[in-house]
Amino acid sequence: MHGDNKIEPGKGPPTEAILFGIVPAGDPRTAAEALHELQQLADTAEFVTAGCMVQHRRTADPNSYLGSGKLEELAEVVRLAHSGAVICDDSLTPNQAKTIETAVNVPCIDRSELILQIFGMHARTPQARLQVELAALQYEMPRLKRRWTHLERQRGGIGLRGGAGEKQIDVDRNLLRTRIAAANRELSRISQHKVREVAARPELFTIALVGYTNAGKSSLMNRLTDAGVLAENRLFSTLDTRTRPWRLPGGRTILLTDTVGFLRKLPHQLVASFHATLEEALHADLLLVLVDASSPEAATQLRTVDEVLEQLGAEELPRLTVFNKLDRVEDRGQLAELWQLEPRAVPISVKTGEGEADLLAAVQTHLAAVENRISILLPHSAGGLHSEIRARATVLSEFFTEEGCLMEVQASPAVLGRLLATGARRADPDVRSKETPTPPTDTSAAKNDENGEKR
Ligand SMILES: Nc1nc2c(ncn2[C@@H]2O[C@H](COP(=O)(O)OP(=O)(O)OP(=O)(O)O)[C@@H](O)[C@H]2O)c(=O)[nH]1
Ligand SMILES: [Mg+2]
Repeated sequence: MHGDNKIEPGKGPPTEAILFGIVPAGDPRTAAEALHELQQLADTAEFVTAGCMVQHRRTADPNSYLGSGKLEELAEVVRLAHSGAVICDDSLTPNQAKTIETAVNVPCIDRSELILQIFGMHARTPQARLQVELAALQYEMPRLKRRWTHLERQRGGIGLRGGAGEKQIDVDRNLLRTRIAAANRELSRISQHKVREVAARPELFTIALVGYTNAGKSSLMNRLTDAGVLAENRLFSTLDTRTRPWRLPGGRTILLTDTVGFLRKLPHQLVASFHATLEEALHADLLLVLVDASSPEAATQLRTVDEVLEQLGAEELPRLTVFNKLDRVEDRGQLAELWQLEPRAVPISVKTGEGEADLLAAVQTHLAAVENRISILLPHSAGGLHSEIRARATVLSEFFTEEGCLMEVQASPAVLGRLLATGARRADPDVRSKETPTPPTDTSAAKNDENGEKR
């Protein structure tokens, strides 16, 4: 191992790396195409890609990942290009990594380590930091080269290399177990706190933005709310969950939650430890699944999102799929193929605003399908509730009568129940015909249901 040859992101000039991986026999893509995502990851982790190499084979060699001839070729490329590292597209066993490092004589970083490194760089809140730390601790410890300085200090130098001695290894293992247990305890405390926070939230309809990393989730959140969330053309810009109000035309407020992006071959340690970050998403009333429709990998990314949601136990939550970056789609044929996978997807461009009205309409149609409608009378004495009703429910129509304001509203049973408990009364629908109507404020959702019952 090349522990002395440590690569610290953000320190010194960027390291030039050769990327490598295996692809199935007959895969027509060039090495650069097949490793495009790895290159984006490497770029986000502040490496410079000096070259890409793939071997066509069915499975990885159990000892050296690449076949021995290809490994020699990789070593030769590293030597000629004076590269400072090699980066593998898959997770490697400690043994495979060691064999490769011995052959190429520079540090070998695998996909999981690269992702952990990016998460380490982007983690901002105590929760995100703890989650990264936990994932790093759990991730095949002997192979981690201690890139997290805080870990380094606490671990006091774990030596599995020559000279460290058996006793030292035991001491270090115990230290690690203690750290893992402590991180787990702290995370579950934060997670319980979050669950309480979510439960205490006023019963506003909540939409979680989920999807592959770089799909445009934060950009959409910024467009619809005034969140000011960092959105950039790098992978995993967002690691923390953030919730902001989205005011619909007509005044109703629903909540939007922006979450960490998903990725193919995400280290399972991260999926597990980021469960808490995604906790809020799992409590959403609707998932907005964003797909970068301009990516040649869009269909694979859609599948990955399905798989991760399934792993998180969120496969039953209602979903609305959104094809984003329509302005960048060149291959209309690919878009048509995507539509075959998700015939009800709404196409939008967060950049140009195209499709935003359709997205709003799709959300409103969903609300209309899952919520209840009733007619209520808000007596003048409870007039203070008026603005609250407008914020929490969709007001389909309202009429001012001598007794108060007669409204037809659509909301969740919880919200309706609370309105009825705090001063609103169920109204006799006939009262309306005697009065002069004021025009409905939200015409797009105004579908009358005369008896005021659930549709
Ligand atoms: N051309 C184009 N670019 C877009 C569009 N929507 C988002 N982007 C860009 O795509 C990149 C990623 O956007 P983000 O909003 O950070 O994506 P994200 O899904 O939040 O990504 P992570 O937080 O990394 O998971 C940014 O550079 C955006 O400016 C769009 O409709 N068209
Ligand atoms: Mg984001």
